[in-house]
Amino acid sequence: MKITEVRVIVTCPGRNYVVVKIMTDEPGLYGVGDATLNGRELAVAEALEKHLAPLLIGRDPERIEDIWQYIFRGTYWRGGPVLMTALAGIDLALWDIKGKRAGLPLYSLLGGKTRECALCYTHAGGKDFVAVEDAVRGKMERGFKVVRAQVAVPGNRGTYGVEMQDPRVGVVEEALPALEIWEPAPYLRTIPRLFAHLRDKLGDEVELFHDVHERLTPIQAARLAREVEPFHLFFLEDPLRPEHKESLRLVRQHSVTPLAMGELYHSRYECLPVITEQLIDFIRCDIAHIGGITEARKIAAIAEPYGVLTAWHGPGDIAPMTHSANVHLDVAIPNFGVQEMVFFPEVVQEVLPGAPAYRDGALWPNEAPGLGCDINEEAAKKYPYQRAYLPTVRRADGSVHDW
Ligand code: GCO
Ligand code: MG
Repeated sequence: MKITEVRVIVTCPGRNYVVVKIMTDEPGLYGVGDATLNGRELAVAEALEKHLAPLLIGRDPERIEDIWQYIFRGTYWRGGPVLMTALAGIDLALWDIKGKRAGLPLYSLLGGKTRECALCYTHAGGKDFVAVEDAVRGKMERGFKVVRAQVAVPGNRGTYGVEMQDPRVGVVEEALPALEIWEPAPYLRTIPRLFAHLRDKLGDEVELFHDVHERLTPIQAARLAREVEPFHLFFLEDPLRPEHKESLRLVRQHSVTPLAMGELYHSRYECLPVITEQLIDFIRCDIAHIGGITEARKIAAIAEPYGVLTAWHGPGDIAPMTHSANVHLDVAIPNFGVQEMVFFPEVVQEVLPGAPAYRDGALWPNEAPGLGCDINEEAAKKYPYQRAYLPTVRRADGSVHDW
């Protein structure tokens, strides 16, 4: 079997997605992968189209590991978000082909099910504590057992995940990043109070947690992790910048709040020290940004003996193929923790069908061969790329702050 063509399709059904479609010389056999990097979509599309696709033509798509090694190690330039996202798109499409050819869903190729479904979480945000409480209740009524809670911080302007959610629909070409003003002091005062309120009103059973989005210094993160201890968070997500790996030690020394890190890591080498030193409890890389299933399953295997569980990144800014890959891996590996999920709008389902199904607080793997996803290329053409950015963050004095 040979790869005959690699199509790179950029489409914006509400937000931008980059899809890799790998065609083979077996009639009707192709695979689809996701290579979406929020706000840098065209950089990945160009890397794929101009640089990587030509290297794939004529190769045997069955040889996934060899192709992965060839692209990562054999072409000199390696790593980083753009190239690892491009590689993930290729990798997912190749696994999809392998599954379709075998007539088996991906989880079966990965060793078979260790569980029936993947416990998942969703987001709840609000302008004040009562609004967050109502939002969490709404999610609980839909069956969710784990909920991420974010609240607007008095004195800070705009809060990502609350007031600055997805400003992408209807964006115009001239759109520039929205600006959020962020100060640590009110943030650090507010978050423990939010969880005190939620525990008081919602009880102990629902699992709650919070995403810091890498914004704290090590000592601030240690303070926050310690102050939320009485409220038993499921985990504190991404408390530190990805560069501050060794500083997780300091957070650990001060708190038993479980820690999750990794949506900005781009390789297993970044994951290694935080796993082998047991500085985190959950590794939450983004399969679409870390080189795909081939790399993610190795990370899971490294994490297993250290008691670190997975919590793969699963936001709306990666395509259904990655969400499907997440769940196939979740149900196959022994050290699965939790899965982030979104409900894709109908327009995304029309263009990119096959996202995993939600039922009873869990995601269920697609039983079709491969990833079980597809792209409707005709529908995709109706939604051309629109430039969009994530918001940026500055301190009150105007200086740039970590995202
Ligand atoms: C998450 C993430 C998102 C990111 C987004 C950036 O945990 O889902 O932190 O909220 O901000 O994926 O592209
Ligand atoms: Mg996050």
